[in-house]
Amino acid sequence: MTKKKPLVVVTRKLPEAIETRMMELFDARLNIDDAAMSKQELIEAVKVADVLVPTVTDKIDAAVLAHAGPNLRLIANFGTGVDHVDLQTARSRGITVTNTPDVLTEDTADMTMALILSVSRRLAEGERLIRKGEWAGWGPTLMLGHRIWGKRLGIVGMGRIGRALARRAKGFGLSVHYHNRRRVHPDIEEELDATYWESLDQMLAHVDVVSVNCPHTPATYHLLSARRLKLMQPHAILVNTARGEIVDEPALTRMLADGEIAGAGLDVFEHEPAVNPKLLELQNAVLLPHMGSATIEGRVDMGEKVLINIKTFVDGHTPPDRVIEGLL
Ligand code: 8YV
Repeated sequence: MTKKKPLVVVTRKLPEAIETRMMELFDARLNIDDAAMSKQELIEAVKVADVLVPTVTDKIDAAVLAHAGPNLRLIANFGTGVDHVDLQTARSRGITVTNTPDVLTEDTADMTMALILSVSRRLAEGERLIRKGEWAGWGPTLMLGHRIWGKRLGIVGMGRIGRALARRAKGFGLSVHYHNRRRVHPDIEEELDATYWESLDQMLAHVDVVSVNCPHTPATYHLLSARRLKLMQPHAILVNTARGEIVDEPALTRMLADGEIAGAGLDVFEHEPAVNPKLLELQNAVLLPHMGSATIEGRVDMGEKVLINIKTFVDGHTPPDRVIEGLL
């Protein structure tokens, strides 16, 4: 007798090659229309699924997990951040959670660098000027931004993405400073030429560019609070490609409007897809729709990781990307 294939519910449309393989390997229930699932739809999904494949747009909280059927043993997240999954409740119900680290590191670091350059050199503003038909020709004082070469970058969170950013930043002539819960190995510090700041407050006051690259956990919610943002120098800029919740968005918006911080590059927001309407009015903010890891190659790699995690798990082994809460 052939064994019944596990029912895998995928909440969003994934790259074609991944969906095809998903159907070959498992009894896959796909979301061809790609509409984000409502809470009720998520509840229906966890009731029947053996494996759930959510993304950042699905809030898998305690209320949803309360309806999980006895078959649900694995949540194989499509994405690295798992702050939309209630890990504690999942653990208490014996549900394993996996994610997709590593494969989006370089793309996200590229996007972070792109935002640092966009804000400093006013790329989005320049683009808007041309599109609005308001460019009257070159001028010596037109669209002056700030040089990044020789400036100081402060990285908040020296994990995989923080390090990949540090490597790039070095090439652009930025000196690298970082704050992390734990100081990284001296060999890595040496390779990256990175200066460790035990005090985040002191680092914020010292650097010209701040980049948020830590995960969103209960400990990092509003890590960049109004008080901490005020420590930044008025000419400094802030870039966030991690999670909106790490920064107090209303406070940041106020400070950008009042010129207390020179600029911001934001790929993520506190209440996605909602964006603070006041942010939309600011010229000194570059705003992107959470596209840090949005490359074709990256999405396929992420899907591959999801497949491997599920396959390994259903074959009775420990999946390679098991999320361990304490290590986030
Ligand atoms: C993903 C991300 O696109 O992986 C993450 O944590 O933030 C994004 O790059 C998204 O989360 C997919 O679920």
